[in-house]
Amino acid sequence: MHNNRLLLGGAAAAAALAGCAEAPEQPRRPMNILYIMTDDHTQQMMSCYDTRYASTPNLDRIAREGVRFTNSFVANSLSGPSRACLLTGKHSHKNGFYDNTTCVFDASQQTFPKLLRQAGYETAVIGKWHLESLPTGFDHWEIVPGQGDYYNPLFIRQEGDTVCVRGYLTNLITDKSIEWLREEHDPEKPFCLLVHHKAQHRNWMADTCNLALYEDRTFPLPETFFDDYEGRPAAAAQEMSIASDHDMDPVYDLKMLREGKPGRLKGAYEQILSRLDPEQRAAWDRFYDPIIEEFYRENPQGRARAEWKFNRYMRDYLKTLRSLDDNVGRLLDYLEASGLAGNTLVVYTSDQGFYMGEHGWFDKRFMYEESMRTPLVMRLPGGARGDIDQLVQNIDYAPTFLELAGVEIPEDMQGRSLLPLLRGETPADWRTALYYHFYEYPAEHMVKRHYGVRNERWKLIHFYDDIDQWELYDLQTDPHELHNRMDDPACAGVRQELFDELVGLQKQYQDTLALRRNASFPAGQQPRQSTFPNEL
Ligand code: SGN
Ligand code: CA
Repeated sequence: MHNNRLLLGGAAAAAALAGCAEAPEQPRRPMNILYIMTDDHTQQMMSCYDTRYASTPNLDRIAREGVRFTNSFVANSLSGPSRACLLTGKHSHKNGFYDNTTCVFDASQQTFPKLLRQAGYETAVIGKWHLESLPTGFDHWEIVPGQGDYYNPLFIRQEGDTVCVRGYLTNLITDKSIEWLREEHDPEKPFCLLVHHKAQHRNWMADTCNLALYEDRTFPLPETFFDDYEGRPAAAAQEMSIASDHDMDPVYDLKMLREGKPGRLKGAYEQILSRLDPEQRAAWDRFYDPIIEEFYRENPQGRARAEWKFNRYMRDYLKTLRSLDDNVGRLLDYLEASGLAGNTLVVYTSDQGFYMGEHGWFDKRFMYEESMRTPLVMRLPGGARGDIDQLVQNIDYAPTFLELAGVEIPEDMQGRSLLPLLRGETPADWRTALYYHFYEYPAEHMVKRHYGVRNERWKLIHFYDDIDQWELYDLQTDPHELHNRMDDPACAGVRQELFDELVGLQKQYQDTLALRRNASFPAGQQPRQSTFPNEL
């Protein structure tokens, strides 16, 4: 399906064939925007990117009928920060939301929903919000508090109350989205609907109807599962190891609850389970009891325990994903049935990528590939089809939606509109490198603060704060980022080039504090032609 050639679909193709001559100019209705974002869904688990594990026919359908971005990244691999980048089109140091633990989103700032609304769009957000302040710039919103709950979740409503709704969250968010489109949305106006799922977030609790799936499948450990982190002290210091019972709790994460058996997050799991009603709980226990029984009887250790944990993790993730894919299918079907599909841009992405055992990990945060990347597929009626290989980032979504709506993109937005790419153009001046900055430390999972630059082939990262460590990777010869080439004399030239690129991006995006931290870059290799750090 994915040849590298971009094809024009639908109306654009017809117009091109007809030579455009007689086609009378129709007053064009502004395009609707349906933006679907999941939490912690990763390219390795989406079959249009990777066929090893998952089958996601409905997500793939968006790519098949539209485009797949093969080089899609985030600016800061964490939920709240990623959402703030989406809304503002700016990096974290400009939108002020650096991490999940200390920040409150300044809801008075400029966001794309506000600008769309001013331009006559009807705007709505349903699902996970995770920005601490309440949504602004939406005609309609209904959000889950914090991370939300998979079962019988609470919803905070715009009316000011919080209600508990019986059911499974992925289904409920979809029900509410369809209901808004069908019942509440003003058909006279174009809409922009943000559907924000909690799935695939930890602790991967499947809907009871999907619990039995994939139990016959076993998954080999990824080749980097037993990574020794040599030359990468920040990677060695994380707490996101599947094998470690401290980091991945067999009780909370893998549901092995039993009286008298310890679990670091056992209390949290018991609390989550207490949300299930008797019927849900009976189905849950029916499924898990025999597995729990066997686990404590066999009590696997060492490599066998790591393999067992990895396999349970994979199965739980896939079961949860099944609901997600089904529900995205349901929403796409509604668009078709209601006649909206022909005039709606559909976007599917995640707030960041995730580790599925690579380096031995779950979670995200690092600037390494699995978590800096994020799935991104889009279907624009009449737009391009196939693969888009340019480097794109989540700060690009806001300007894309504004341009699509015919709204001027504010000067201070840092992302770039993807619309030309979606229309099959290849702008000669497209960016050649991406900037990244992660801040949440010290915190859960203990991933140190870092920033860096990634171009098509190389990546330079600086871990700072209570560490001062530079890392350089050749993604072409070392796609798993195992060999830090920072001190390799053969890489001195490219190291300098990357550093210059990094400084250039920090200046462009005005990340002043990061610029100051560059001072530890190896002596004699400060940026060429620069008065740094006095320029800013
Ligand atoms: C929770 C999870 C973490 C996860 C963060 C951030 N712990 O704190 O594992 O890294 O969210 O995730 S849990 O015990 O509450 O499950 S994010 O996607 O929201 O940024
Ligand atoms: Ca997330």
